[in-house]
Amino acid sequence: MHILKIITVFLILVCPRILSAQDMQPVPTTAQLQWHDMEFYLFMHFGPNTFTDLEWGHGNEQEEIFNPVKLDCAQWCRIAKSSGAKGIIITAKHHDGFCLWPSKYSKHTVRESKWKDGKGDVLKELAAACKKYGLNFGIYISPWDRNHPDYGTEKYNDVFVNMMKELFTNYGPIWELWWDGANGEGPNGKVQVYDWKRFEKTVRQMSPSTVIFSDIGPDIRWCGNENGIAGITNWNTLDTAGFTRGAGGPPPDTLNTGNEHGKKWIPAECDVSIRPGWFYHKAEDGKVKTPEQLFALYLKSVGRGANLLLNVPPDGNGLITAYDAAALAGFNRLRMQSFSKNVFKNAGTYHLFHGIVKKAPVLSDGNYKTAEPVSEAVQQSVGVELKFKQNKRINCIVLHEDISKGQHCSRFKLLLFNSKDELVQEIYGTTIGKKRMITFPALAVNTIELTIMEQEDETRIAELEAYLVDERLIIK
Ligand code: FUL
Repeated sequence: MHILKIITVFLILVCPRILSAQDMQPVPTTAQLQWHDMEFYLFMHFGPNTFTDLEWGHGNEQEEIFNPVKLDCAQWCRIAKSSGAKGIIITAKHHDGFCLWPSKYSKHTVRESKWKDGKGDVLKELAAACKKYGLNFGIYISPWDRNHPDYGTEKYNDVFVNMMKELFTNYGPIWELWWDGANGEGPNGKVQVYDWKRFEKTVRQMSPSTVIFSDIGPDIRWCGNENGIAGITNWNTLDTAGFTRGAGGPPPDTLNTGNEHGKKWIPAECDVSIRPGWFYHKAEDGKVKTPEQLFALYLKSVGRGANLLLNVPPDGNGLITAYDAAALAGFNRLRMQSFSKNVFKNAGTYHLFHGIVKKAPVLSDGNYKTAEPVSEAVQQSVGVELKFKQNKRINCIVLHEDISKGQHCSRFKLLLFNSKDELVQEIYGTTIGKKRMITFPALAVNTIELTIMEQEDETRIAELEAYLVDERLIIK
């Protein structure tokens, strides 16, 4: 077994630390830690828009248009499984207000549609299929509702709470609940004042282990863009005081990078669609992202310590098209081929070291930066070194920080040497987090030396891996 797997390497600054500061460091809850392990899962936008070719339904669509005659949630799950995704989050209710389950609190649901003579229930079928295929089941329920007659009044808060109670009671366990930030006018031209405190309390009471996503959490935050890209610097911590969900949220840049020393553990989730739109549009069949494009997104999301939520919208038949299925299968193949062999597994020797290092230049843009250390020695530093006798060709290094006790590294350095002891590459980075994937043009290397240059408390490196991936896939 890989020596670094057996021994979690504790990299500890020698200088004394103030205990109280350490105590205040946010750490993930058990549910959040499990969420971090999910890494990649699917989003499914499905509803009247699938049939009207819209992205935002108006809320006055006739229910009868919803008729996915061949709906097969097992097909969705098989495709999700074979893509390596670990769960599915579905739009139980999007902004148009249509419910994919026969809610007692709405008259705009599957029950009023033609599908299965009004006896169908998409959530029931999907929850059962997810269970069968071992996938986590998550729900997107839009607070904005362009159909509900009570929207814009206090009564709507009751409706929303009651709907969530139905969801948790009838379709649980629900692993992640997704609250979108969009908040426009309802059918009466009124805008709703949401009772977020009550919504949150309801979820915590009904299902304490469910993680709640919104722009600002409380458990998972938006990554600040809908392109699936996390910050190169990505803190799992965020300051939310003074901010509200939706338009009142922190600036996108802040959501993208998180806040160093942020008060709450609220990691980033990167949502992006496999197609230009979120809902299915036939005209976009030729615009499905390629496996290579999906791989690049994986490096920029999971490879920066975030999770990837990839939207794959079922079509009007209620099936995932062959275009999307092929792209997902190709994406999975690329990940399998790339990461099946850790070239530095069982490295001949490794050791930890303490020493003085020079402060590295600030990482600007790009995935990594090669530069000469500047300025005077500033800090005690610690690190780990992996060494083989012979050179190995590599172009990707994967660092794992053990985040169970918080996220600590704010500056690291990788030195790559060959068997002649020549320095062949110097790479600087900032945060590590759950996973940090760094790619570079392939090099023959026998030694990888990781130095933690700046940190708060102690960085725990759980693993250091190296791979040779297809040269066309690396971010240069
Ligand atoms: C946005 C929504 O307005 C889009 O329709 C979509 O659901 C996306 C994931 O979130 O804010």
